[in-house]
Amino acid sequence: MTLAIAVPLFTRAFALTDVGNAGAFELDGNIVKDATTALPTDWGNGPLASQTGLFDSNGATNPLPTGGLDAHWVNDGPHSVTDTTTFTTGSKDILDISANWACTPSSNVTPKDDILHAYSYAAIAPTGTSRAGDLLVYGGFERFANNGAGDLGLWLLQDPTVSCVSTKGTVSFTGVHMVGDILLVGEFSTGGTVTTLNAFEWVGGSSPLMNITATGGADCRTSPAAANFCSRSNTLSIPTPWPTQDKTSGPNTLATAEFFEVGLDLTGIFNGNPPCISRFIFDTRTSPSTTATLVDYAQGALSTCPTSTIFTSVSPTPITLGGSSTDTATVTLTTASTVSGTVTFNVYGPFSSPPTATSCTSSSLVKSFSPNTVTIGPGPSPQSAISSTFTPSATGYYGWTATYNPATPRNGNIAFTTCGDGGELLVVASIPKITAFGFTNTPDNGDPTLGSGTVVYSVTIHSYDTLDVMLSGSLAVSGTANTIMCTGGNPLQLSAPLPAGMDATFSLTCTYNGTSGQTVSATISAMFTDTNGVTGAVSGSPTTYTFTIQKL
Ligand SMILES: [Ca+2]
Ligand SMILES: [Ca+2]
Ligand SMILES: [Ca+2]
Repeated sequence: MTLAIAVPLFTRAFALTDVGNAGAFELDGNIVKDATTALPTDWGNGPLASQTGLFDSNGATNPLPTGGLDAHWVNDGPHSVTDTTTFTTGSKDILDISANWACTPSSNVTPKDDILHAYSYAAIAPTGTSRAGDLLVYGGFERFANNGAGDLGLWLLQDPTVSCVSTKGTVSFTGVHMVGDILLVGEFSTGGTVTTLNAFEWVGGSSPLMNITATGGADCRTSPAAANFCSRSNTLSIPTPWPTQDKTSGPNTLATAEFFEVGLDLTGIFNGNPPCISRFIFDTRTSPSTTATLVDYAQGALSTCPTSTIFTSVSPTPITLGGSSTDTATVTLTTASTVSGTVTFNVYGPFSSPPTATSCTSSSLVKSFSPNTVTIGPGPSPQSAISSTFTPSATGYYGWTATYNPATPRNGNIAFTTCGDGGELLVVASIPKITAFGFTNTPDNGDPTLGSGTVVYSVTIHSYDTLDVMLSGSLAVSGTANTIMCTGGNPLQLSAPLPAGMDATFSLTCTYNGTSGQTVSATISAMFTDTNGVTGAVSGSPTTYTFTIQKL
């Protein structure tokens, strides 16, 4: 007999907290992904395939989960190797960057302040959570030793040029602060509890750091649900999924309070309009004060806003006058983000030669069409938008431009094509023209007074352009004369190809017989169809020639 025993499942050793219970990330004080569902994610891989985190065992970025925008893993160790990114004299949070911050190499960083690895992640909060659609940013780092409380800072910077590396001597940082940069400063205890987490926004001026601490919490385990930021440290010894060596543990193991991670809801902090973050700097310091002496740092990229590119294609081109064309703009974003906004098309011309970058001016703008603004998206990158139909009223060369206007910075930056760009040229060709339409009358040429005779009609249609067309239509002879007989058929069909720049000629010979006052009349009705299917009347068509018999 088999005894069935119900065993409760304890699959989570840590509470899976996240900032604002967003459900996007495990702010749980460890590095590996515990959840076996797609979300929340964590920095590193757990043992199961369903526990694939942001980075593999070498720190390479795995495919990002739903909502993921960007993730970076930075090696700032090991402790035994000279660190080329440590702060030196004068570097302070309250000072702007390039004018005051400097770095220098160090081979003896204070063990408890030596950063081994740091990582960053940006994501859009998943649907179905209280923070759905918000921009979330996470950071984490490992330190070499835990003999003392950990004091840290995290800068989220907009200027993508902020950086400093030195292999010898003091080197100044590049880059500057921008209004809206965020600084978190905190302290976690030797037991792994976050005791202080203060937040500041760079506002410039004489007091450049505005304290926004009240909008957040400290340790995620105890911070209010409404908090826009909170953090965790490890309260136990934890494994690392990549090679790590701290001061006291075995390989790939961090002792208590050697790991720190933090999450921020930037949409919440900025009331729905967060700036575009480009860089992060994690630092260690002498205290959680904004005037503390800064020690080690790890720097890296973190792009919360995608970069847009726009590609356009005018079609069809060339066209014949009377035809129409549209421009298709395709917007692509650098991260898996939503394309949303408008595309504004403008047409300039006509020009006598293909337009260049300087051709498109307000005076050459086709104001009857431009600006032509259409909606693009919302939808996942890439998205396309098609202009309204443009029907030029004159022949020549036209230049299009297209500008993507994102709804928000989350949807990329403004991107535009330039006058004269490839794919933005529209050529409008001339329509064919009747250049000769006449007749000879025998036996009394031009004087049809004999009551009967033979008339020979001839028609020439000339192409003035670079486009081949097919001609169609007819030359029909009729009238009130007693008899009209034409050889080769009446009406004469004008079906013939007309190559670019060439003439097409047609003739029709007819005999007639009548009395005074009767008429003989010839009408040409010529059409053309170009290679794009544009059809229209040949210039000068229809035309009718009539003569009256004046028999003496
Ligand atoms: Ca974690
Ligand atoms: Ca975890
Ligand atoms: Ca460093």
